[in-house]
Formats: sequence, C-alpha cells, structure tokens
Amino acid sequence: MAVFVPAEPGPAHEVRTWRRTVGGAESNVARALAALGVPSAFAGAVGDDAFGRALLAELAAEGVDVSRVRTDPARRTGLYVKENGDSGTVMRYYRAGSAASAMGPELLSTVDLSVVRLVHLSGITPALSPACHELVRALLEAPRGNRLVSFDVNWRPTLWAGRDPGEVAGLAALADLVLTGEDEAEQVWGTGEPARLRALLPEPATVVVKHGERGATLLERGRAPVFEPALAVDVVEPVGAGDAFAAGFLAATLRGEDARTSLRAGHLQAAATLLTRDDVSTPLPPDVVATLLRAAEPEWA
Ligand code: KDG
Repeated sequence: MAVFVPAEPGPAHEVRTWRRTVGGAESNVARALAALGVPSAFAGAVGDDAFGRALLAELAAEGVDVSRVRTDPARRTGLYVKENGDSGTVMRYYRAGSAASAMGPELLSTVDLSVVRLVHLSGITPALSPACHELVRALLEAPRGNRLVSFDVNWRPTLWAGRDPGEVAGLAALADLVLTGEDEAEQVWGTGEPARLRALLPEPATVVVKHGERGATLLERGRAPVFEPALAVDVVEPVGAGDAFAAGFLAATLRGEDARTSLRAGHLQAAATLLTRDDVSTPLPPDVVATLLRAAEPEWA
C-alpha cells in the first residue's frame, strides 16, 4: 500500500503537506527481512498507477524480490493515511476494491514454493475478500515439506466486522508459527494469557504472545515458556512495530538462534520502528544489534 504520513501537525483536514511512503503488513516484513540480510520476496498486487510503481521500485531498491507482484490494470493500489488524532495516529484506509483485494488462489501459480523456507502471512489479507481468504487458506494448506508458514494475527476488527473471529482462529491453527498481541488474542480467542491461549491453539509448533511494552512470551511445543522483556523506548508511533518484531524474530529463528535471542531480535526491530512514524525504520547498525542480543539482562531492558 501507499502510505501518507502528515508532514505537519494538526487535524487531517488542515494538513497540506504529506509524505508518501509505503506500508502494509506483509511487505513491511519482507522489507525488514531484506534489511536483515534474509533473501526475501513479496507477492501481492498493485494497480497500474504511480503508487504501485513507487511501491515496486522502493521495495526492489531495498532488496526485496517483487517479481511476483501482479500489476492489475483494472484496479488501484490500496492506500492508507496516518491522520493526526487527539490521542495518536488514526489510520484511514482507502482499499475497498484495491488490486490487492482482488487477489485469489491463482496467485499461487506465480510462486515456486519449493524454494521457499518460510511463507509469512497476516490476518489482514484474508479479511479483504473471499478470494483473498481462499488464497491465504491455500497457502496454509499447500504441502509443506520443510517450509514453515508463519501467521501474524494482525487483528483488524473493522475488516472482520460482522464475521466470526473464529475464521481468523481457524487460519492461525493451520500455521507452524503464530504471532499475536495479547490484546488481539483476547479478541480472537477470548484470552491473551499464554497458557490458556496455548490450550486453545495447540496445533502450531510455535506461538509468540506479545504483551506490548512489557515484552513477549515464546511458547514452543514440548518446552517451557520463555518470556523476554521489551526494550524501553519513548514511542513515537506503534504502527509497523508488530511487523518489525515478526521480521527480527523470524530472521533469528531461521538462523537457529535460541528462544531468548530470537525474542530479543524481535524486540530490537520493534523498538526501532516505534521511534518512527513510518511503517519500517531505517536498518539498525549490525554491531549495535549484535551487542544488544548478547547483553546481560540489566543492560538489555
Ligand atoms: O502492521 C502495519 C500494517 O498493518 C499497516 O501497514 C497496514 O494497518 C494496515 C492494514 O490494515 O493493512
């Protein structure tokens, strides 16, 4: 999606200068993974318009393979606006009828899953249309081999309005690795408490519950839960922090890091994104990341 960030304070109707960036949960993760040195590709759909071309060019410049993105001449690129609200950013979406909402299972034929180590999905895409729902389900049900499928709940109540949250729960249950905020889990499963959530979501090998500024708990099948505190930061804006966490955590998991290091890798990326109004932060210096990942507990949080 194209994203518009106000370049001046004040209510949206008075703002005249906007900075156009790019966003969207899955592409945010793809960009952050590429910045972390993980070869990454984004599959999706844009319109044959300036915003679609900008998105493709910017993702490609950041090292994301965009060769599977479909350009749909009949529809527009989705966009959203980050309006200044009284108590923080208000997200205003313009994506009904967007190119992405017209994606369906046929997109799978453009992707060679046999060379993919991990497919990352979000709970946003299946909410966009029945065809998008089918696409996400098909990716979750495709024969896996050694490939992992991660699913970030990314609960969007407005998109799911009038539908049963059990639809998202049913998709998450098919993933190998589920990421959810405690608050999102409360909406979808009726609890964000890790042990109770685990009892309701036994199938995925790995579940990560994010407790906002407190930290995150990793639940791996057959192992004791691991909680790791988040880094304390003065939050500028939270949008995109969950995607950044996912990228840091997934990159570390793919490298075979232990539970604590993987959670820290997620927290570090999230902290950087919490300090910007963009969906994705500028990459953190690798030496800072390496030092913090190995820091003793008092220096960490
Ligand atoms: O995680 C941030 C994304 O979700 C954002 O870029 C877009 O909110 C968004 C949405 O619903 O697609």
